[in-house]
Amino acid sequence: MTPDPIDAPGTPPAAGQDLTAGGAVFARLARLGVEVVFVNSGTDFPPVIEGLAEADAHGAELPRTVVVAHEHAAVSMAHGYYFATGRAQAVMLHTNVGLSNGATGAINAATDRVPMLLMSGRTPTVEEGRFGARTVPIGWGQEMRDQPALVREACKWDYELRFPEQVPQLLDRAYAIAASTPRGPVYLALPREVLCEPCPSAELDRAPAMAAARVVAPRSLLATAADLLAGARRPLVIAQRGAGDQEGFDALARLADRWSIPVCQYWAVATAISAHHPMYVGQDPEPWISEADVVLVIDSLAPWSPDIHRLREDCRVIHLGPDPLEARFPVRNFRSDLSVTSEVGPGLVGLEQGLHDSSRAESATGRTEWRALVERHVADRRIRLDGLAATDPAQPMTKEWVAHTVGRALRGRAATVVSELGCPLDPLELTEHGSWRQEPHSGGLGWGLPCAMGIKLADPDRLVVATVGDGSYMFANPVACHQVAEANGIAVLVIVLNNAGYGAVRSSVLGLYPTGYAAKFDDMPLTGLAPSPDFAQVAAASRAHAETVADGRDLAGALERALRAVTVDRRQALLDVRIVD
Ligand SMILES: Cc1ncc(C[n+]2csc(CCOP(=O)(O)OP(=O)(O)O)c2C)c(N)n1
Ligand SMILES: [Mg+2]
Repeated sequence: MTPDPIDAPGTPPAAGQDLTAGGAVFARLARLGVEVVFVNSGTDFPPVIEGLAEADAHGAELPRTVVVAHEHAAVSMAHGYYFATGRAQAVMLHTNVGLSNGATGAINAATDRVPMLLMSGRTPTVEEGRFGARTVPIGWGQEMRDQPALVREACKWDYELRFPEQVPQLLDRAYAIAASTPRGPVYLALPREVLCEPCPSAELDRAPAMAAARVVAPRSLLATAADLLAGARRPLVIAQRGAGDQEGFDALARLADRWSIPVCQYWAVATAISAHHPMYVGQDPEPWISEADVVLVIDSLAPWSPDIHRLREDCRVIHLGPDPLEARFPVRNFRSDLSVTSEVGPGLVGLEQGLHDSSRAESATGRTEWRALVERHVADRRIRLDGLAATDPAQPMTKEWVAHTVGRALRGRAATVVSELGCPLDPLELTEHGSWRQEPHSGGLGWGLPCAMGIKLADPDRLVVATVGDGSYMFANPVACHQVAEANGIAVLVIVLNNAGYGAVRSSVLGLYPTGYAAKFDDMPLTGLAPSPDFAQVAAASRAHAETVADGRDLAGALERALRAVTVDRRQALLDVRIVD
């Protein structure tokens, strides 16, 4: 039975069609085009829950709400939903404690330039005498002097709602700022007393008042960049956050081939080029970076490691991206002779045009030799990858070998692989734009599984695979994730690459102290997660198709069954694959 919103106990009577501000927020989000709000509620939510029910009873158009029982997973699902749709997302959390659980997700979103409107309640300001005032001790315990500070460094804008009639204006502004170049999260605190007040509904229906600002570099600047590249003898492209969009991906493929420019995906978090492209040289910047005379860096936070890689003295560097100097980061001193602020996709399309128009493009010399070097390198890579295919499956499984086997199982399917310390990129041999997502360079683990779920929720017909380390899987709050997946029919395939520990931390110790005391341990301190839980049972608790694979000879069959579960039965599936470091 739907309660009469006007007579519901505790609800202040609304004037006319006014909506309780807690519900008005959702009505306005729908008007802004938000399809889903990822929510984890709390005792600050009565005006939100009541307001939603009231708005629904009034026939207001509302976004779908997805309840996610951990905030890191909620924010990471929004991250994935953005990947699939390209539209800014909305997340609503519980006061300071929910927000702090979501703060790692906000840091990840900022690093990946994911636009999202983060909201969380604010404990009531007043102790009595006003509707919505504090009623339980947490009203005092969750008080903060500066709650937005919890996520301010990750946000482009933050504010606290002061009056109910501000709801449409502030949401319009927050949403437009999040979606503006460079994109990123914004935060709005929602005090409980304000959410309890009525918001004039006429304002909620009007068209969004503010357009996002989208920056595309002017042709003249792209022409300068094109001239630099065209005049190079040994040009190089390094891309980390992908090629922007399908048009950018296609433009990069054409220009790299046409002008013989090798493309390196050093520590890539998204695919910029097909694994089978003749100029794709893999993830290692060497030997290209030490030979290059012009480097085009496409939207990369850390395009090489200054402690390892050295540019030539005369090398010129172009950075192209939404924020080519990455102003959020205090220390980031990569040389930039030409800084081109642009959304990446249209920037690459314009750059290709600039190359066509450049008077220097045809006169470039020395490229034949450069191209021949690339071709030899590509042929060597092919031999290494074919070597993986020839590896005896009875050997203990490695990440590379599992990735190669997964890649083969996915061939010919439109799939997105989300990897968080899971399958490495190159042995998967992915060829499409949007086929690869890796944890953001902020590395706030626990992102991979819910991000994959967000992609799948937005695009249910796409095959989405989360490959994650055992540590990363546990960081993801897997019980909460599997619950959300079952509740919302999110048929994602999870492949846990389980080495019973923190392999990346072990490698990091060995990198700094290769012959140190810690290196002598079989079981290095602070890096072990043995005994490993039975992850198949964790997933099976939410009725997933789940298997443990301890022998490489069983992997292909297990993959086939798991793929059938997600594509035909439309059930979530998990493979716990036991690997060595
Ligand atoms: C929230 C968070 N806590 C801790 C870390 C530090 N950290 C980086 S890699 C790593 C190990 C991850 O282990 P796993 O997912 O099993 O992958 P493996 O390295 O074993 O392949 C840890 C703990 C982090 N990046 N994020
Ligand atoms: Mg591990």
